[in-house]
Amino acid sequence: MNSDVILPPQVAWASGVFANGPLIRKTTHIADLPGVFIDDDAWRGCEPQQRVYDVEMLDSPSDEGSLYVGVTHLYAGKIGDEFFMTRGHFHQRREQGEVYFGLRGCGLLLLQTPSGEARLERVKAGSVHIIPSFSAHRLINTGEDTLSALAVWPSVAGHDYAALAGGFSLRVFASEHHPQGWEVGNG
Ligand code: PAN
Ligand code: ZN
Repeated sequence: MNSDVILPPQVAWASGVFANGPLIRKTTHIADLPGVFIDDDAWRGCEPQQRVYDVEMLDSPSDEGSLYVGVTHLYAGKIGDEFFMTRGHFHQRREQGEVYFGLRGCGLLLLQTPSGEARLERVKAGSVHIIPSFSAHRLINTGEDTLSALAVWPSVAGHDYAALAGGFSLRVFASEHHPQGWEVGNG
């Protein structure tokens, strides 16, 4: 038997930072998110190169049956009355699901069916989110610290952003009138 043991990639659960893995990184700035936030004037007034989120993922095979693993670091911030959030997407292959694991910070996972029914799940360290097939998904950082979540999804799933160009049917707004600091509004 071969006694060489492979040292796999590692993730620090408290921060979501990867070590010892072949990584791909993608940064999304405010300028990359036109039309995502409802207050267009507020969006135009922001520093375009400010980071909204970073995704670090392990460079792994893309064939049918393979899985991607990545961490989204969604920074704290607001544009108008809306918190920083990911663009959000359906999977190109709608039947492909995904799992998110909350690592740090606090926020929400917005899920939406093709017919526009939306629901929210609380994201925090240790939360497990099973994103069913045919579900659009978006992370929202309602806290004051970075929200980090680990995701595992089929490599063949792909991302369809265009289907949500008109936005999700539900929006989350910062609100001082609610102890949790936010309230739900229409999309
Ligand atoms: C995640 C997302 C990541 C960034 O890895 O891609 O949170 O969000 P957007 O892709 O909507 O910009 C995932 O859901 N992958 O399928
Ligand atoms: Zn996804």
